Amino acid sequence: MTERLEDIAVAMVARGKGILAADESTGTIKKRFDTIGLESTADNRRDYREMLFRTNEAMQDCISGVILFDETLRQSAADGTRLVDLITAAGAIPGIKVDKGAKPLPGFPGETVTEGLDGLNERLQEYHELGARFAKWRGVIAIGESTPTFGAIKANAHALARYAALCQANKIVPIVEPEVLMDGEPGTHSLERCEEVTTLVLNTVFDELADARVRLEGMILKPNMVIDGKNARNASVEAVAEATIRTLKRTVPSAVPGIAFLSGGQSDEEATAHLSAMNAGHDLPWNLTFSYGRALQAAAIKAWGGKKENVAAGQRAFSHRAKMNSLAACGDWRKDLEQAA
Ligand code: 5MM
Repeated sequence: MTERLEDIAVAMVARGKGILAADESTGTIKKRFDTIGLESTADNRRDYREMLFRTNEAMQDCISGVILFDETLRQSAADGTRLVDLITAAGAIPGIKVDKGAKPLPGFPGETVTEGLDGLNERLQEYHELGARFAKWRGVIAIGESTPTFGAIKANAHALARYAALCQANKIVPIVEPEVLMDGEPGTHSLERCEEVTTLVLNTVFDELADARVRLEGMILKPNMVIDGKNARNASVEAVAEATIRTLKRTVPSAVPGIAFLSGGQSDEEATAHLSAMNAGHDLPWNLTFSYGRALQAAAIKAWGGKKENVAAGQRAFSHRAKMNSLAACGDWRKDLEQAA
């Protein structure tokens, strides 16, 4: 595997491929397993992720990289093969979530800053030895009546830039994820308000990345789409696609090789339709693809249900979503393909 940051970044956004975000922390995967009545044990988490990573069709044709949680990077499949080796055998790149989560930001009621910079240099060295070639850090920005404040945006952008510089110093491509929440509370904001906040956030992030001397050619941006809040959703697919493209063109330098969206609580089909609309008929300076967690996995978890006899059904569900998003990354998805499946 190449060690050049630029080559890794380009491979992460190769045409028709995207990233599987399987980096749910212990608390989040428990919530996902609760929906199928499955206890969140280390073995169950391993079995679930092994099922995904052994889905050859999806992994080989549609997935460029997988974001893992610390535990998964160290785990082996039931037959003793390291999960990381399953991923690389499929031709995908293993990555690692390195942030320690969003914590209350003192002096800024209701706002958070993502922590995890202490000891990060050493952790990155170990992660590289364990096989990770990219990393992910997520800053969280919620839209409320009097939030976000510039102070909180700046604190998150600064942490993202420090993280990105540390990754590059350790030959690891940083995924820079500043998420403006769609599904925060109260979730009633308009598309226009999301565009205004996302513009400020991305401008601030790229200012901080420049100050930290982060090499743009060796990073991937993972933003939210510009979309109205979960309790006010009525913008059309075209409106979301247009506002997102407009915002990205205004804020993201063309030296960045690729942009891989988070799904943020959109339905599986919405996330796919939006990505496809952005890729169809737009002349863009960067590759636009997916780095979905929920929108790639929800159907697979449900079909699997935690039962051995359902592994093939879970893999079929994962393959289908991966294929739909792969088509969307080329602007070629159509609704009737969902029904046909
Ligand atoms: C896979 O979900 C991740 C959850 O992380 P935490 O458990 O630490 O909250 C999340 O960071 C994910 O990688 C992205 O936000 C994209 O996920 P969605 O579901 O929004 O596509």
